[in-house]
Amino acid sequence: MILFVSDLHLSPATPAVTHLFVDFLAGRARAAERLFILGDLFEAWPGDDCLEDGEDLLAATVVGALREVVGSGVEVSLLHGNRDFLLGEGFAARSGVRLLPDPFVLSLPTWQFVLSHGDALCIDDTDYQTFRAMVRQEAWQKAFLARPLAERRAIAMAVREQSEVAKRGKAGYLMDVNLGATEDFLRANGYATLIHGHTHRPAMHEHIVDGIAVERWVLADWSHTRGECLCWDGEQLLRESLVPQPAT
Ligand SMILES: [Mn+2]
Repeated sequence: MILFVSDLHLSPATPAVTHLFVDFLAGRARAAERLFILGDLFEAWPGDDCLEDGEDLLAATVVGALREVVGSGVEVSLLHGNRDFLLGEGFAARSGVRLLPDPFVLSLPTWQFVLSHGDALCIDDTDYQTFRAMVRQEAWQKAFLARPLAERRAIAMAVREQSEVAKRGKAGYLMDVNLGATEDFLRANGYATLIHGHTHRPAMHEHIVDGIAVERWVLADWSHTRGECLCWDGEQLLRESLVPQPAT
């Protein structure tokens, strides 16, 4: 069994979501062989050196919970989101999570999937794509990571607020995938079933590409009242709701 989650947007401001995710890792996820996190695990990630900061309880809690589920025998892999694109080798080493390129083709004996965060397909939002092209450059990341941690945290927060404000003024289609770009993507990836997050518009879409029907599954984002995982049982994909358990 393989599980897929995305867009948890874990943040110190939303401890209930962190709790839900930690419970998921300690419970439901243990029944899986593999878990894929398809980006935006964290609302912000200033750099792996936040793991050396004893006061960053969120990073320590989540990395500890990931380490335990990996230790129990579940293979956990992660793709970067637009929020946590700075998750690096330090995070991977500490958590035991494998970092994957985006897109990642998951070839199973019985099915072929292609996994992506999904932001690269939202090409109508040219402002965002310009930003993305900049921050994904190695030179930009190196220069940014050379700044003091506190400064990076402040910048990440300011960028987040700017993007929230910008989002309010943006037309809905700008925040969804572009149909032509998606069809090109599906063609380039051998018409594999696409699983992605990012848009926070959970649905299953069917695209007809070159006469071939291709499924695109969009994962839900998590909130304090509900999380979601998608489960591949070897035959089909099923959405599962994850709800907070009352404290015992
Ligand atoms: Mn995203």
